[in-house]
Amino acid sequence: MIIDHCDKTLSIKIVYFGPAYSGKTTSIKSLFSHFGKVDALQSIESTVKRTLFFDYGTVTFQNEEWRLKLHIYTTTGQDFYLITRPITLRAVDGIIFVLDSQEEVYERNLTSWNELISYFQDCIDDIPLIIAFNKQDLPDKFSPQDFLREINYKKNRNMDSRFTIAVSGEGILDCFEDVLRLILRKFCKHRLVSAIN
Ligand SMILES: Nc1nc2c(ncn2[C@@H]2O[C@H](COP(=O)(O)OP(=O)(O)O)[C@@H](O)[C@H]2O)c(=O)[nH]1
Ligand SMILES: [Mg+2]
Repeated sequence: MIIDHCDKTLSIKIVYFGPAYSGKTTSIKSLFSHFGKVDALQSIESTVKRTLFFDYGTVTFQNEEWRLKLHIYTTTGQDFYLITRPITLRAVDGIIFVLDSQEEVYERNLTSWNELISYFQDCIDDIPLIIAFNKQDLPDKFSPQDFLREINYKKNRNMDSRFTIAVSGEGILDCFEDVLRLILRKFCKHRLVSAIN
């Protein structure tokens, strides 16, 4: 998060993370189409439409005084470009972990989750994070409870989960608003603490 008092701009970075093919690019495209800003989205893709480095775009909201500038990224799921993932995650304010709910790729989600944890270690609990159970429209899904139990998920002030269907846009905006709410709540809390000190 960057607070520019001269420019009156609050900049926030949000990253969609998750295994390959889980629907990160589809989710960010759906989000930007909701904002009517698909053209503002930059995707660096290979010739076979796979995310090479990341998808990136910004959305800005303005009130009378302050501008809220949201920098939104997806990571690439391709392991060949693994090195780019921790770089994309640098200075992140909030994460949407997009997983593929199909039973057959359960383990792939788990591997991706463990990779994410490895970048943050214990401080993952401090990062606002929404787990998006994507591809809810497909049959043969695993139980979300099983996954949450396996990752030792405890619903806390910085973490929550949701169901999404990125291809139709269902749940995508809610997910995004949830993570933004968690980020701003954390930010206000910190401000309060520093005011007391
Ligand atoms: N049925 C279904 N397919 C989806 C959904 N979200 C993404 N997909 C498909 O899954 C494939 C991979 O999606 P993509 O967004 O490129 O995944 P990424 O690798 O995580 O960026 C594409 O063919 C998408 O159309 C969903 O909610 N339902
Ligand atoms: Mg992608």
